[in-house]
Amino acid sequence: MKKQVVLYKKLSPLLMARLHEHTEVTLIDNLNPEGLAQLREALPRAHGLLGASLKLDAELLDLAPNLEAIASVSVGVDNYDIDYLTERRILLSNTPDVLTETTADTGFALILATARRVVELANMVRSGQWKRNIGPAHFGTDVHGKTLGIIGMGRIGEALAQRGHFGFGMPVIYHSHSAKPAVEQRFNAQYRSLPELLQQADFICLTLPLTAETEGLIGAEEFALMRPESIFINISRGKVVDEAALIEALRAGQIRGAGLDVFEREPLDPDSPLLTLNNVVATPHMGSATHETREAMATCAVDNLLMALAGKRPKNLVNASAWQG
Ligand code: 8YV
Repeated sequence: MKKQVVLYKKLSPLLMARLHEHTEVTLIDNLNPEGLAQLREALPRAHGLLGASLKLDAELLDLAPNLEAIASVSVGVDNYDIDYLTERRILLSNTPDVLTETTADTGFALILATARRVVELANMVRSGQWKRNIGPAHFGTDVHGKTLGIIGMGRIGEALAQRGHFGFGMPVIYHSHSAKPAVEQRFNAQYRSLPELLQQADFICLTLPLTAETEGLIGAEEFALMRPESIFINISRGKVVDEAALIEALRAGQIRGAGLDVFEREPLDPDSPLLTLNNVVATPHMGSATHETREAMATCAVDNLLMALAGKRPKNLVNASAWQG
């Protein structure tokens, strides 16, 4: 008897064929209210779930008494109640590594776009406002040689440090829950306390996960420590930042600008004050969003799910204490 899998994210034909070969598949191809109703209707028969960008809380998963495994198409796991899943021995897997380089590329895209005012000036050209050689009123600020500050030195933080050190000749400073000697050796990176990093970095980049400890980590006090010429970059999770404090810091000139790929609530409200500020580059949580990387992530998730449903330990198991193999 094939195991029942409920998908709440569309997959490529190749991956759908793999799942159909080994499991009975129910696809919820839209998470609108109708799709969420379909998901709730499908949960009682589900042995496996695969998808992303949906909070799977206890209230919802109590509807799935036969659930054995969840394969998240993401590296972040803040959409899951890990204690609840572990208590129920439900194996949660994610997709680290395959998205590291692409997400770090997004981080540098935001660094460059914000520092050199790319979006603002490209829009000026597009709207026919480019009438003469640009002058100081339209100048940006250099990236090369400036100090790159990274908060959260995991895989993505390391990849960002690599780009800064080797690609742009940037001194790298970092703050993390522990020192990273290998990173210090590879990129001549130096450890700083959070206040020191905020005071010294020209580019302040958030690359850490959203947890109970990191939620609201960067607020009014932290923005007040930053220098007026510094630029704030967030490619982690919106809720690591007090967004109201960020808006206030931008309006008050406490920082030069911000490059943001994530927000407290997503999609970002079209009426958000962030979208009225020319020194803000806002992108739609596109960190890992390339054809190649999203297919690699989905492939990794399908591998994880099929291993779990076959009674094998998934390669990227998040809650190791749930494993009884
Ligand atoms: C996307 C991400 O949210 O991997 C993560 O944690 O934030 C992004 O890659 C996710 O991949 C959606 O599919």
